Amino acid sequence: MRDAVTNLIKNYDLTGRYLDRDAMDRLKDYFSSGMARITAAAVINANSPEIVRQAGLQLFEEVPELIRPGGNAYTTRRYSACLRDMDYYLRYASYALVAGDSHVLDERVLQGLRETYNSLGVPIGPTVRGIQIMKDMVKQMVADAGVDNTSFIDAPFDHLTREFSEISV
Ligand SMILES: CCC1=C(C)/C(=C/C2=NC(=C\c3[nH]c(/C=C4\NC(=O)[C@H](C)[C@H]4CC)c(C)c3CCC(=O)O)/C(CCC(=O)O)=C2C)NC1=O
Repeated sequence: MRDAVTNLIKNYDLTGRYLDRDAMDRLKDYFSSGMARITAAAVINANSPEIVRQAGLQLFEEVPELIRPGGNAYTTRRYSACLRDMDYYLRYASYALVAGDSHVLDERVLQGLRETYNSLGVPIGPTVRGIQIMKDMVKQMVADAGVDNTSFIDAPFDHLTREFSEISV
């Protein structure tokens, strides 16, 4: 587990450097966006069941074959496994948002997932789509909560998407 600050310090320590101007700029960025990050985590915490449910509905509306016979989310067991996975992505994204670093996703979520998804035939494209739907919902909710610039919210969701797109090949 690491966050924006420990990660920065680790990199400077590796090369024995003092924190320079570039480091200061990055630290300023991180601390000045602190309240917005906390607001995002609070919004996710207060709405997670709704976000997961709505994003699932939208995903299954866009890709209905997932919940038809032969689809990977067909049967109640697999339907709930799918929503549970979406809930994992959302919860870990909220940790990464507070940390200002996506490392927690590599460590706790993505490790070994390629093998699991491949062996169970869980399709990557719709998984990525589900993550992007949640991202858009969270951004809208955080904007509604009064945060002007919500672009920082992209990072963990896009990190998951990017890693998924890589592991699909
Ligand atoms: C916190 C880290 C973590 C992650 C990420 C995780 C994912 C994860 N998802 C799984 C299954 C699954 N994942 C899905 C997901 C989907 N199917 C679809 O068609 C959709 C595209 C998608 C939902 C968006 C489904 C349906 C299964 C069950 C597949 C099966 O058992 O046949 C499994 C296999 C074991 C199980 O069923 O519990 C794991 C380990 N587990 C973890 O501990």
